[in-house]
Amino acid sequence: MPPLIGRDILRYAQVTSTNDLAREFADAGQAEGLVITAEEQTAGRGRLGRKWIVPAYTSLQLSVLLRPPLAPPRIPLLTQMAALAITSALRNEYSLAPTLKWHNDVLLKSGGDLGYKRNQTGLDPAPPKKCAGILVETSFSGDQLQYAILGIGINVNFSIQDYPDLAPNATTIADALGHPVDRRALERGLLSRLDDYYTRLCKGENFRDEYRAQLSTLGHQVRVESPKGLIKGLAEDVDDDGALLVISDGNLTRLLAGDVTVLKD
Ligand code: BT5
Repeated sequence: MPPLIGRDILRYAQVTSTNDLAREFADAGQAEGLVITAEEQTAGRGRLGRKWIVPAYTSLQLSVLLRPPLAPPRIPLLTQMAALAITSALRNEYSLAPTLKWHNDVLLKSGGDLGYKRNQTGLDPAPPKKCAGILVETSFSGDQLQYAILGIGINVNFSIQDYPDLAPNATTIADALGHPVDRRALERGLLSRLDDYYTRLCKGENFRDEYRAQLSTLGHQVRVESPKGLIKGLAEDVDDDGALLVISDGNLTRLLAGDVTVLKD
C-alpha cells in the first residue's frame, strides 16, 4: 500500500505554528495524511499554551493531518503511537537509546562520552532529557472527531548549551550523538514509521506493551499536575487507552493528561 502519511508534504520556511496551518487545511476539507513542515515557527507551542522554542533551520517541526476512526477516549493513542514512531527512528537509524516520559516527551541521554567519563569517575551519569515533544490537537462535531493534528518537534542539529533557558531540561540528537545528522533522512525515517503505526492503529492494533517497555515513568513515585488536580503516588501502569494509572493511599487514579515529575525514590 502506498504511504498515507508523507505522500503530500508542504514545506514552509516560516509559519506561526505548523499545527495552525494544518488546521486551516483540515477545515478546508483536505484529506488525511498531509504533512506540513517548517524551518521556523514564530509561535510554536506545547500543551496548555506553553512555548516550543527551537532555533531556525536546525530541527524537525511538523504537523500531520489525521482523520482517525477513534472514539474520543482513545485519542491519546495518537500521542502514544507518535512517541513510538520517534523512538523507533532514533533507535534504528542512530543506535540511540531513547526512553519515554508519559505521555508526550521523548528523552535522550546527552553526551555519550561525558556519560561514560562520569561513570568512570563514579559520579552520577547525566539524566535523560527531552529531545522531542508531541502535541495533538483535535476538532469535533458534536462528540464525533472530525480531525486530529499531530504536531511533532524534534531537537536535531544544535547544541543545547547555546540555549541556557532550555539546557536544564532538554537535549538534541546532535548533542546525544556528538555529531549532526541528515534532517531529511530523519524525517523520512519518522514519517514511514508514523505511517506504519497509524495504519496498524486504525486496524485496531494496540501498542501498550511496546509503549510500557519504554516508559521510564513506571515503577516510580511521581507527582502529576493533572486536570484532576495534583496527584502524588506510584506510577503503576498505563491502560489500553494510554491513560496513566497512579496509586496513592490505596486509591487508583486514571489520568488522561498531565505533567509528570518523577520523584527521587
Ligand atoms: C510539548 O509540549 O512537548 C509539545 C511540543 C510540540 C512541538 C511541535 S513543533 C511542530 C508543531 N507545531 C507546534 O506549534 N507545536 C508542534 P509540552 O509537554 O507542553 O512541553 C512544552 C515545554 O517544553 C515548554 O514549556 C518548555 O519548558 C519546554 N520546551 C520548549 N521548547 C523545547 C525544546 N525545543 N526542547 C525541549 N523542551 C522544550
